[in-house]
Amino acid sequence: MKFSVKHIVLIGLCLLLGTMIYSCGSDNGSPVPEAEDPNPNEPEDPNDDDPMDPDETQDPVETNDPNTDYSPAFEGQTRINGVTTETTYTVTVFASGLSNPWGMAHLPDGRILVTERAGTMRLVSTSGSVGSQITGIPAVNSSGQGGLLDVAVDPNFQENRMIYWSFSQDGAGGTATAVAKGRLSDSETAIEEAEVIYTAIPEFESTAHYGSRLAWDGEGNLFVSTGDRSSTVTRGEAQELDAALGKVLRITTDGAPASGNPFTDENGVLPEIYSYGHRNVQGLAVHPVTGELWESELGPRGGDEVNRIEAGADYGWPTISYGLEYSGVAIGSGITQQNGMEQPVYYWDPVVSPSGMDFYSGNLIPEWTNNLFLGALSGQHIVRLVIEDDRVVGEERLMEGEGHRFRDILDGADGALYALTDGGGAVIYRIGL
Ligand SMILES: [Ca+2]
Repeated sequence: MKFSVKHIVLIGLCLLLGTMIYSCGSDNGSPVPEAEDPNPNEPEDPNDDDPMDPDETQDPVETNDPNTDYSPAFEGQTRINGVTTETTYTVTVFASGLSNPWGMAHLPDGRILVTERAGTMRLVSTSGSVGSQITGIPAVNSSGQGGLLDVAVDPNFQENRMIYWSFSQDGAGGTATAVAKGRLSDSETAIEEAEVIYTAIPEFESTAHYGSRLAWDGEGNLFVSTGDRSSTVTRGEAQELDAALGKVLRITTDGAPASGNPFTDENGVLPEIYSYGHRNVQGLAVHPVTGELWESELGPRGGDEVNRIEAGADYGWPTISYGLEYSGVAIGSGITQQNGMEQPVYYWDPVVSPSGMDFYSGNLIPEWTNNLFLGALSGQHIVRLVIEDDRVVGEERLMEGEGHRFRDILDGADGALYALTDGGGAVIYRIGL
């Protein structure tokens, strides 16, 4: 077959487009510093592509000095070796024009519901077109870090069309993290019969640290995360079992404490509490294989954490922390471990500011199966954590150096990963093939 000028122009255009679509693999643009080859004279094994192979161990992705001289409780709890995705994947702008979005959830047909902090919710089609504001959502307090925050779609949505969302709610004593529910109208333009089902007490005059992520527990109950409200006045409430601040909660779809919660029969204790001692939990995800809840929380100056959540356990804030006060002084007595308090599976110092996260369960990029992906706000990248036997064994940074703060991550219905950026003019990236 002869190539005409037309063919050559077409091929040229395709090549140009191909390079315009952000393309990334092990051999181009990797931000991960490569370890020096310990045996430079040995020929490379062409089949040796296992990222966990010790011969290919890479330096940790974090290269900045920590804020503290604290030591990890176990090897690999921080600054694990770097890994690099071998698959050549593509990143495309899937949807755009979002205003301060916060949370995403997908409907059974793959369309994505996305919240915007001012109090709006929109449906994004499977081709990425952003719908108009869905009406019927009660007012939210959107100052500071507040607003309409996370969204969850009922596991039985096809039958009941129910949607749940978290938000910061105004009250007589200040604001509180709250959860509401309503029915998505048949026309998909409104939420019908919206009602608040849960309010995390006490209210407090602060517009920060609402936590506020939602996740299904596999039994039809909702996990709800809260924060410590970012004040030394309320911080200690994270350890108090009569307050819903600094907690992971587990409630029914009517807002009642879920049965089987760890403190159901104790006096003076909120029976919706599932775990406690958290600072500001903006990431919740259930492991696709074990069914266990994993969590990420924002630390102070240093000490962002990933935790595996066990019912009734104390995750230590503010008694133990791998970070410092913003002023640079120690938190409390400056300890990182205490009997009866859980250690994070992984921590960062300096912080990356982990927000929404999800496990990858898609079939497009098999090497990512059951890896945990987190949106990093101040870190301005997507964290990929490879996990084996409940320990992190590798860390990678995706989309680093492009200046995006990532607010939420969604394991998409189509096998791709969706990443939501933060702020005005925000977009959803689709990461797939
Ligand atoms: Ca902790």
